Amino acid sequence: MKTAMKILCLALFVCMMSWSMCLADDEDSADNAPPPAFNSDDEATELKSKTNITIKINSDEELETPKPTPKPKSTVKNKAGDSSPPSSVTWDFETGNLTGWKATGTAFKFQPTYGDNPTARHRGQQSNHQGNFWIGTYENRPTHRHLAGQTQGDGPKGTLTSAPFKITCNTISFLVGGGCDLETVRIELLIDGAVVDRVTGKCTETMEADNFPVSKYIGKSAQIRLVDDSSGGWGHINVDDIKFEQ
Ligand SMILES: [Ca+2]
Repeated sequence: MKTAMKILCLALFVCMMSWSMCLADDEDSADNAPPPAFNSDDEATELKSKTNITIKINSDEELETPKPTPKPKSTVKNKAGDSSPPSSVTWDFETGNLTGWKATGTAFKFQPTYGDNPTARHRGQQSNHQGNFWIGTYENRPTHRHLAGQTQGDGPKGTLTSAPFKITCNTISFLVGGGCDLETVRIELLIDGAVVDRVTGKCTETMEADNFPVSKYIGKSAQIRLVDDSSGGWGHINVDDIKFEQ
């Protein structure tokens, strides 16, 4: 009888151990199970859609991240590259002074001028200048600290001539405005000291784009000269944003 009881207990113990091992195998199988396969195209589409939503959120976060403040551009620059006109000349006048230019007379005494001074005095003809500073020989507002709208009028005369530079581009572009008498107010191109081209304004303060084609002068020494030789009506010249373009 005792022997039969021992056999029965042993059999019961073996069964319990086997059952416990089966449970452990199931848990291990669950941990190591491969990713569930999609049961249908709908499930795959749903998961893909969720993925797209995640990407969109990340993208929005990136858009909201403030961009680093760009370094200010050099105020004395050579827009055509290292081989073009000297960077020691302020071709767009953003230095706020006449670096690299030589003035005669008094027309350029308060130049360059700051901001849209014609609009400040309600002229009804915006300057269309580039940046903050430009040449306007009617104006008298050298900096933002000076009273907006002040003028020196048409009386003063003078010239403003750039340092010599070597022509290495095909076009010298610029903005020009002010008077419209080519004989008295203009921007000039000099080659080897002689005037070869000149452009005036259209009797409006609003500057417009114009240019000197210079490909035939490549390799030669050039200068830009601004002329204000009038004290009469529209006796002033506006110029800005001189660029050297290939
Ligand atoms: Ca400018």
